[in-house]
Amino acid sequence: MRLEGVELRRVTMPLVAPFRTSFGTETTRDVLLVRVVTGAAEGWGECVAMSGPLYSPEYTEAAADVLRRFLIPALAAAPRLDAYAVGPALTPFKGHRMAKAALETAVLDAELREQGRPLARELGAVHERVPCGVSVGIMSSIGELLDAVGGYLEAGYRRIKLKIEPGWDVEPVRAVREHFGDVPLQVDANTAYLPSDARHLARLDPFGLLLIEQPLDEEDLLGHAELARRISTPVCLDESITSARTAAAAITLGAAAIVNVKPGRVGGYLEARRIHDVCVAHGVPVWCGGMLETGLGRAANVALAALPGFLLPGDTSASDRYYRTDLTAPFVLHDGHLPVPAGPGLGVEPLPEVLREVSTATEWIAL
Ligand code: OSB
Ligand code: MG
Repeated sequence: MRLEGVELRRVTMPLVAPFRTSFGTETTRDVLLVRVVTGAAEGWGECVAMSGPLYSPEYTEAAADVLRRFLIPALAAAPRLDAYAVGPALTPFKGHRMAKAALETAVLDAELREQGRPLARELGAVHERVPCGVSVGIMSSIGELLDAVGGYLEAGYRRIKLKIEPGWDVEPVRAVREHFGDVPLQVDANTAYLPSDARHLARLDPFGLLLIEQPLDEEDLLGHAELARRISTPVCLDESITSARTAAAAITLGAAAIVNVKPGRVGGYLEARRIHDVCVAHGVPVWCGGMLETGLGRAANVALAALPGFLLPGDTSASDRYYRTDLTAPFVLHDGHLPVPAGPGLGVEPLPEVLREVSTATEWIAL
């Protein structure tokens, strides 16, 4: 494969409702799209970095900068080009996994489209559809929360995840349990707690949650291991897991009983599959996280979520949970599931009129 050039495209997508977490409130998604053009095909990658460095150190503007300044030139200089060569060509540059993931995904998409092979098949997927959960933001009242959760359960979602933070944890969980009974329920703290909050977090034990996601600082593996000994809710890591190596370390230390896999966070779908494999080998269930992706990123996440070790419903919600108009043909929930795209590569592409409408800037880097 030969790269003719790479397009960096910024799109602004209004969310159907503000999404509040312990690290901030998102009302629009400021997305960087990477499109690679080869002699025979083109491929897309969605960068999941957010507009500010609040979930991770990366942010959209920085991702665009590191791509144009370092990553794309390094890839252009690589002796051979295919998706498996992208990671090694970019390893001299520390971090910036979301930017690297977007570039690798675009190359992988182009390569698979050229060969007429679906991403799901390439990754080792074993299901044609995947059960879906939904991530519910922090609300201004319990009533508002119950309305939102009720709507999602009615839509068919197979699992509810509540965002929590100090001051919004035991009461919302209790309210959801009281109103909706024994529905599959989990919580995500996005690092909002301290090791000294262990006794408080143990108050969630009686509610039979599937898991608590990333209660402590992302670097605090030992703290998570200690917390796991003091609460009965299984501890799941998100922010802490940046590679197959950190996944292995977290599992060995007893810091993660369950792992949230987000391809952007770990540098791409190939590393995401390695994490899946490490977790399967250790008997640790994984599930596919989300970053409020458009249909492009969602297509790839749904393909990944169809691998055999993905034993819990993912944050792979339908298009209408995020956007009134998605960038691709919408993903629609059927019986609580999304279909795994079966076409070559990602199996979806941006709708040209929508893409034109939401784009705010494009930059062509000829190689
Ligand atoms: O921690 O899982 C998270 C969204 C943005 C950043 C971090 C997270 C999330 C979500 C939403 O929980 C998942 C989704 O529906 O895409
Ligand atoms: Mg999370």
